[in-house]
Amino acid sequence: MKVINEVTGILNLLYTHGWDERNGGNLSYILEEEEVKSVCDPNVVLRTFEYDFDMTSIIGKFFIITGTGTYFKNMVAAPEVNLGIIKIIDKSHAALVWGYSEGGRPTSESPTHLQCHIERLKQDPNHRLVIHCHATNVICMTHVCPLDSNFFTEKLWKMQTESIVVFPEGVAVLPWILCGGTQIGIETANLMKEYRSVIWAQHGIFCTGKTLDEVFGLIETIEKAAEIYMKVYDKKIYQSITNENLIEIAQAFKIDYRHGIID
Ligand code: 2HA
Ligand code: ZN
Repeated sequence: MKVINEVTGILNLLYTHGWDERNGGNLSYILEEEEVKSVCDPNVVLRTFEYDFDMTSIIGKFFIITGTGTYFKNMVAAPEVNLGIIKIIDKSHAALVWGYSEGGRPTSESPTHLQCHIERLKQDPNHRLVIHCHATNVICMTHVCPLDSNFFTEKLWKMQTESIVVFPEGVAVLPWILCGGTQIGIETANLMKEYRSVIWAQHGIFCTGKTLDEVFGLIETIEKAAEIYMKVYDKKIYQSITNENLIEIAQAFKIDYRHGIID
Protein backbone atom coordinates (compact mmCIF):
# COMPACT_ATOMS: atom_id res chain seq x y z
CA MET A 1 0.00 0.00 0.00
CA LYS A 2 3.05 2.30 0.19
CA VAL A 3 2.52 3.36 -3.41
CA ILE A 4 -1.15 4.21 -2.76
CA ASN A 5 -0.11 6.42 0.17
CA GLU A 6 2.52 8.15 -1.94
CA VAL A 7 0.02 8.85 -4.73
CA THR A 8 -2.77 10.06 -2.43
CA GLY A 9 -0.22 12.21 -0.59
CA ILE A 10 0.68 14.06 -3.79
CA LEU A 11 -2.99 14.36 -4.81
CA ASN A 12 -3.74 15.88 -1.43
CA LEU A 13 -0.88 18.37 -1.80
CA LEU A 14 -2.15 19.40 -5.24
CA TYR A 15 -5.58 19.97 -3.67
CA THR A 16 -4.26 22.01 -0.76
CA HIS A 17 -2.28 24.20 -3.16
CA GLY A 18 -5.60 25.15 -4.76
CA TRP A 19 -4.84 23.63 -8.16
CA ASP A 20 -7.55 20.96 -8.14
CA GLU A 21 -10.88 22.44 -7.16
CA ARG A 22 -13.94 20.18 -7.25
CA ASN A 23 -13.11 17.29 -9.63
CA GLY A 24 -10.41 19.29 -11.46
CA GLY A 25 -7.18 17.57 -12.39
CA ASN A 26 -6.08 13.98 -12.86
CA LEU A 27 -3.02 11.77 -12.44
CA SER A 28 -1.70 8.57 -14.01
CA TYR A 29 1.42 6.73 -12.82
CA ILE A 30 3.10 3.62 -14.23
CA LEU A 31 3.42 0.93 -11.55
CA GLU A 32 5.84 -1.97 -11.37
CA GLU A 33 4.16 -5.39 -11.18
CA GLU A 34 5.58 -5.80 -7.65
CA GLU A 35 3.88 -2.58 -6.57
CA VAL A 36 0.58 -3.81 -8.01
CA LYS A 37 1.01 -7.14 -6.18
CA SER A 38 1.30 -5.23 -2.90
CA VAL A 39 -2.27 -4.00 -3.51
CA CYS A 40 -4.13 -6.75 -5.40
CA ASP A 41 -3.84 -9.81 -7.65
CA PRO A 42 -2.72 -8.30 -10.96
CA ASN A 43 -4.27 -11.17 -12.95
CA VAL A 44 -7.87 -10.79 -11.75
CA VAL A 45 -9.79 -8.64 -14.24
CA LEU A 46 -12.69 -6.74 -12.66
CA ARG A 47 -13.84 -4.84 -15.76
CA THR A 48 -12.43 -3.59 -19.09
CA PHE A 49 -12.30 -0.17 -20.76
CA GLU A 50 -11.94 0.60 -24.47
CA TYR A 51 -9.74 3.27 -26.10
CA ASP A 52 -9.85 4.51 -29.70
CA PHE A 53 -6.11 4.94 -30.30
CA ASP A 54 -3.25 2.49 -30.64
CA MET A 55 -1.83 1.41 -27.27
CA THR A 56 0.41 -1.38 -28.65
CA SER A 57 3.61 0.14 -27.25
CA ILE A 58 2.28 0.10 -23.66
CA ILE A 59 0.65 -3.36 -23.64
CA GLY A 60 1.39 -5.10 -20.33
CA LYS A 61 1.97 -1.88 -18.40
CA PHE A 62 0.05 -1.07 -15.21
CA PHE A 63 -1.20 2.44 -14.46
CA ILE A 64 -2.80 3.87 -11.36
CA ILE A 65 -5.26 6.51 -12.60
CA THR A 66 -7.62 8.92 -10.87
CA GLY A 67 -11.28 8.20 -11.55
CA THR A 68 -13.56 10.38 -13.63
CA GLY A 69 -15.49 12.93 -11.56
CA THR A 70 -13.45 12.21 -8.43
CA TYR A 71 -12.30 14.95 -6.07
CA PHE A 72 -8.61 15.20 -5.11
CA LYS A 73 -9.66 16.28 -1.61
CA ASN A 74 -11.24 12.84 -1.05
CA MET A 75 -8.31 10.68 -2.21
CA VAL A 76 -6.62 10.08 1.16
CA ALA A 77 -9.87 9.05 2.85
CA ALA A 78 -11.10 6.71 0.09
CA PRO A 79 -8.37 5.65 -2.35
CA GLU A 80 -10.12 2.48 -3.51
CA VAL A 81 -13.23 4.42 -4.56
CA ASN A 82 -11.42 7.27 -6.30
CA LEU A 83 -8.43 5.54 -7.88
CA GLY A 84 -8.09 2.53 -10.15
CA ILE A 85 -5.23 0.33 -11.33
CA ILE A 86 -5.51 -0.73 -14.97
CA LYS A 87 -3.39 -3.01 -17.12
CA ILE A 88 -3.18 -2.40 -20.86
CA ILE A 89 -4.17 -5.79 -22.27
CA ASP A 90 -4.28 -5.16 -26.02
CA LYS A 91 -4.14 -2.42 -28.66
CA SER A 92 -7.41 -0.82 -27.53
CA HIS A 93 -8.37 -2.27 -24.13
CA ALA A 94 -7.41 -1.82 -20.51
CA ALA A 95 -8.39 -4.16 -17.66
CA LEU A 96 -9.28 -2.89 -14.21
CA VAL A 97 -7.47 -4.92 -11.54
CA TRP A 98 -8.10 -2.73 -8.47
CA GLY A 99 -10.18 0.28 -7.41
CA TYR A 100 -13.15 2.32 -8.72
CA SER A 101 -15.00 0.25 -6.13
CA GLU A 102 -18.23 2.19 -6.50
CA GLY A 103 -18.43 1.72 -10.27
CA GLY A 104 -16.09 4.49 -11.44
CA ARG A 105 -13.87 4.55 -14.49
CA PRO A 106 -10.62 6.27 -15.51
CA THR A 107 -10.54 10.08 -15.79
CA SER A 108 -12.10 11.67 -18.87
CA GLU A 109 -8.57 12.84 -19.69
CA SER A 110 -7.21 9.29 -19.73
CA PRO A 111 -6.84 9.30 -23.56
CA THR A 112 -4.49 12.30 -23.20
CA HIS A 113 -2.67 10.70 -20.27
CA LEU A 114 -2.08 7.41 -22.07
CA GLN A 115 -1.01 9.13 -25.29
CA CYS A 116 1.43 11.27 -23.28
CA HIS A 117 2.85 8.15 -21.62
CA ILE A 118 3.32 6.50 -25.03
CA GLU A 119 5.23 9.55 -26.30
CA ARG A 120 7.29 10.25 -23.16
CA LEU A 121 8.37 6.58 -22.92
CA LYS A 122 9.85 6.95 -26.42
CA GLN A 123 11.88 9.94 -25.17
CA ASP A 124 12.77 8.53 -21.75
CA PRO A 125 12.45 4.83 -20.81
CA ASN A 126 12.41 5.81 -17.11
CA HIS A 127 9.36 8.04 -17.57
CA ARG A 128 6.44 7.08 -15.24
CA LEU A 129 4.10 9.92 -14.41
CA VAL A 130 1.59 12.38 -15.90
CA ILE A 131 -0.16 14.97 -13.71
CA HIS A 132 -2.80 17.38 -14.98
CA CYS A 133 -3.93 20.24 -12.71
CA HIS A 134 -5.55 23.66 -12.87
CA ALA A 135 -2.58 25.72 -11.67
CA THR A 136 -4.09 29.17 -11.12
CA ASN A 137 -1.43 31.57 -12.34
CA VAL A 138 -0.58 29.39 -15.34
CA ILE A 139 -4.23 29.74 -16.38
CA CYS A 140 -4.06 33.51 -15.70
CA MET A 141 -1.12 33.84 -18.09
CA THR A 142 -3.13 32.19 -20.87
CA HIS A 143 -5.60 35.09 -20.61
CA VAL A 144 -3.04 37.90 -20.86
CA CYS A 145 -0.17 36.48 -22.95
CA PRO A 146 0.08 35.42 -26.59
CA LEU A 147 -0.35 31.63 -26.77
CA ASP A 148 3.19 31.04 -27.96
CA SER A 149 5.48 28.43 -26.39
CA ASN A 150 8.63 30.53 -26.77
CA PHE A 151 6.93 33.61 -25.30
CA PHE A 152 5.80 31.64 -22.23
CA THR A 153 9.17 29.94 -21.86
CA GLU A 154 11.12 33.20 -21.98
CA LYS A 155 8.83 34.95 -19.46
CA LEU A 156 8.82 31.99 -17.06
CA TRP A 157 12.61 31.59 -17.29
CA LYS A 158 13.10 35.29 -16.51
CA MET A 159 10.82 35.42 -13.47
CA GLN A 160 13.19 33.54 -11.12
CA THR A 161 16.65 32.01 -11.24
CA GLU A 162 15.41 28.43 -10.67
CA SER A 163 13.19 28.22 -13.75
CA ILE A 164 15.76 27.47 -16.47
CA VAL A 165 17.39 24.90 -14.17
CA VAL A 166 14.11 23.04 -13.55
CA PHE A 167 12.63 23.23 -17.06
CA PRO A 168 15.50 23.90 -19.48
CA GLU A 169 13.43 22.53 -22.38
CA GLY A 170 10.79 25.22 -21.71
CA VAL A 171 7.02 24.84 -21.71
CA ALA A 172 4.68 24.26 -24.64
CA VAL A 173 1.34 26.02 -25.01
CA LEU A 174 -1.79 24.80 -26.78
CA PRO A 175 -4.69 27.07 -27.76
CA TRP A 176 -8.11 26.34 -26.27
CA ILE A 177 -9.28 22.92 -27.51
CA LEU A 178 -12.23 20.89 -26.22
CA CYS A 179 -10.92 18.74 -23.38
CA GLY A 180 -11.64 15.07 -22.66
CA GLY A 181 -11.21 13.74 -26.19
CA THR A 182 -8.65 12.00 -28.34
CA GLN A 183 -7.84 15.13 -30.42
CA ILE A 184 -6.48 17.19 -27.51
CA GLY A 185 -4.56 14.04 -26.52
CA ILE A 186 -2.93 13.82 -29.95
CA GLU A 187 -1.95 17.53 -29.87
CA THR A 188 -0.61 17.27 -26.31
CA ALA A 189 1.31 14.05 -26.92
CA ASN A 190 2.80 15.56 -30.09
CA LEU A 191 4.29 18.41 -28.03
CA MET A 192 5.51 15.86 -25.45
CA LYS A 193 8.08 14.76 -28.07
CA GLU A 194 10.02 17.87 -27.05
CA TYR A 195 8.56 19.06 -23.75
CA ARG A 196 7.66 17.55 -20.36
CA SER A 197 5.14 20.34 -19.72
CA VAL A 198 2.20 21.39 -21.88
CA ILE A 199 -0.13 24.26 -20.96
CA TRP A 200 -3.76 24.15 -22.08
CA ALA A 201 -5.10 27.68 -22.59
CA GLN A 202 -7.77 28.72 -20.07
CA HIS A 203 -7.61 25.25 -18.51
CA GLY A 204 -4.36 24.15 -16.84
CA ILE A 205 -1.16 22.21 -17.30
CA PHE A 206 0.07 18.67 -18.04
CA CYS A 207 3.44 17.80 -16.53
CA THR A 208 5.37 14.54 -16.89
CA GLY A 209 8.45 12.87 -15.46
CA LYS A 210 9.98 9.98 -13.57
CA THR A 211 8.87 10.45 -9.96
CA LEU A 212 6.08 12.02 -7.92
CA ASP A 213 8.52 14.49 -6.36
CA GLU A 214 10.03 15.48 -9.70
CA VAL A 215 6.70 16.16 -11.40
CA PHE A 216 5.17 17.92 -8.39
CA GLY A 217 8.32 20.04 -8.21
CA LEU A 218 8.04 20.86 -11.91
CA ILE A 219 4.43 22.02 -11.48
CA GLU A 220 5.34 24.05 -8.37
CA THR A 221 8.22 25.78 -10.13
CA ILE A 222 6.24 26.65 -13.27
CA GLU A 223 3.29 27.86 -11.20
CA LYS A 224 5.58 29.94 -8.96
CA ALA A 225 7.13 31.62 -12.00
CA ALA A 226 3.64 32.24 -13.41
CA GLU A 227 2.57 33.77 -10.08
CA ILE A 228 5.55 36.14 -10.14
CA TYR A 229 4.73 37.04 -13.75
CA MET A 230 1.12 37.84 -12.89
CA LYS A 231 2.24 39.99 -9.95
CA VAL A 232 4.78 42.07 -11.89
CA TYR A 233 3.94 42.07 -15.60
CA ASP A 234 1.80 45.22 -15.46
CA LYS A 235 4.11 47.11 -13.07
CA LYS A 236 7.04 49.34 -13.90
CA ILE A 237 10.01 46.95 -14.06
CA TYR A 238 13.36 48.37 -12.91
CA GLN A 239 15.44 45.24 -13.49
CA SER A 240 14.97 41.62 -14.42
CA ILE A 241 16.94 38.51 -15.40
CA THR A 242 18.66 39.16 -18.74
CA ASN A 243 19.48 36.79 -21.59
CA GLU A 244 23.12 36.97 -20.48
CA ASN A 245 22.17 36.03 -16.89
CA LEU A 246 20.26 32.98 -18.16
CA ILE A 247 23.20 31.87 -20.28
CA GLU A 248 25.46 32.31 -17.24
CA ILE A 249 23.14 30.07 -15.15
CA ALA A 250 23.07 27.45 -17.91
CA GLN A 251 26.87 27.43 -18.12
CA ALA A 252 27.32 27.25 -14.34
CA PHE A 253 24.84 24.38 -13.93
CA LYS A 254 25.81 22.70 -17.24
CA ILE A 255 22.26 22.93 -18.54
CA ASP A 256 21.32 22.15 -22.11
CA TYR A 257 18.48 24.65 -22.48
CA ARG A 258 16.20 25.16 -25.50
CA HIS A 259 17.97 27.35 -28.03
CA GLY A 260 16.37 30.00 -30.23
CA ILE A 261 14.58 31.87 -27.42
CA ILE A 262 17.22 33.89 -25.59
CA ASP A 263 20.04 33.41 -28.09
O1 2HA B 1 -12.37 16.69 -14.78
O2 2HA B 1 -9.51 18.44 -15.03
O3 2HA B 1 -9.74 18.32 -17.60
C1 2HA B 1 -11.06 16.80 -14.56
C2 2HA B 1 -10.38 17.73 -15.45
C3 2HA B 1 -10.75 17.75 -16.87
ZN1 ZN C 1 -8.65 19.84 -16.29
